[in-house]
Amino acid sequence: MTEPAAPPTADDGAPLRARVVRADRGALLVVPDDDLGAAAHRADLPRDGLLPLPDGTRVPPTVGDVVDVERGGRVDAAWRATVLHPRRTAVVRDSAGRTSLEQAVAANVDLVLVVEHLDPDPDLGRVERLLTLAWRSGARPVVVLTKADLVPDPEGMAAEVAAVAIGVDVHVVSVVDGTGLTPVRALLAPGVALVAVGPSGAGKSSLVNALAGRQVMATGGRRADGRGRHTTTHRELVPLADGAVLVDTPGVRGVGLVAAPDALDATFADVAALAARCRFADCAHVTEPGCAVQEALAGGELAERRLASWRKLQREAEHAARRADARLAAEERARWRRVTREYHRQQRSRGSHRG
Ligand SMILES: Nc1nc2c(ncn2[C@@H]2O[C@H](COP(=O)(O)OP(=O)(O)OP(=O)(O)O)[C@@H](O)[C@H]2O)c(=O)[nH]1
Ligand SMILES: [Mg+2]
Ligand SMILES: [Zn+2]
Repeated sequence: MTEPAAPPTADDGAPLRARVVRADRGALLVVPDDDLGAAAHRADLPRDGLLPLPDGTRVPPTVGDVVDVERGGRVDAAWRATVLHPRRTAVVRDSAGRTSLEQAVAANVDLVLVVEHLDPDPDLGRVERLLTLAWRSGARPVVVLTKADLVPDPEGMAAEVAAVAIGVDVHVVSVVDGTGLTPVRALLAPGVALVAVGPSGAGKSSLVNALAGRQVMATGGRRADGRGRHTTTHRELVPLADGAVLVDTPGVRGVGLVAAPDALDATFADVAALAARCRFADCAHVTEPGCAVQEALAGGELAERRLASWRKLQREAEHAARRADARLAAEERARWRRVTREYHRQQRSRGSHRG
């Protein structure tokens, strides 16, 4: 038998495997990894807010991460997070932050719920963007269209969304009349972790509450313009009774994509398949002869909007890749400057020893 996993009252000094429920700048809220329903405890972070992975790289921990916490054998000492376990999956967005270009929104999730409202009309470009984010994470994307009770033809709208969500299940739900919740609940097998992403006001927290069967997250009102008002302000992991976990996230206006050629090909599998049939391997799909993309456009099999969306996200991902490369190159130059400086210093001190 293993020890009870709740932070023990007597502490033998051994580190405890814990799951991050909430990540703030200086500290984490964690629960024991083998008892996710236990009360959450605070665990302090090193001063730089980063934790080492086994390969030595230091990264900011995020919701869903598995970490080691310890308190050095003293029961009265504060818990400290010491080590980050490698991430199975990671939902990563572009962030022009100072310490890194990427921000991990959630780690170790199995499903990414792309939550979009049916009222106001769903934004197909946003769905495509979030699907790309989801594909890149390594987790399985699922689309959930909310507020079915507010529109006359939810299924017809869902069909339009399904047309741009290739290979992805699309669910239509309403937390008001309970439409469609059963199949979404069925995704939550024990041990499954799910994160909800989507614009503010889409109904992510309402959905999390409906799935949890209790009021765990506050939900927002609707403003006259139909837009949400950023009710959820931090990311939080909600353990369910059967061992599944849900991560609620604040709605964001635009999620920046990080470089993700494979993820783009997954989201735009139809365009990618066409592009592969163009006569020239480097076809830009504008005026080239034998361009399968332009042919599909002319024949009405490919929508202008879809192609424009693909180009936009591709440009964005390429831009992010260049920025990441520039950053890497700068780090490499700085490393070489240090190495060279050290080399010259050693040469000088050798020279002076020889006299
Ligand atoms: N009619 C109807 N309203 C809904 C439904 N789901 C959510 N809402 C309402 O939509 C508003 C926003 O819901 P939230 O769950 O707070 O949205 P959110 O995505 O969590 O928003 P942020 O936390 O700001 O990102 C609230 O007033 C909800 O009551 C639904 O299925 N039908
Ligand atoms: Mg919310
Ligand atoms: Zn082409």
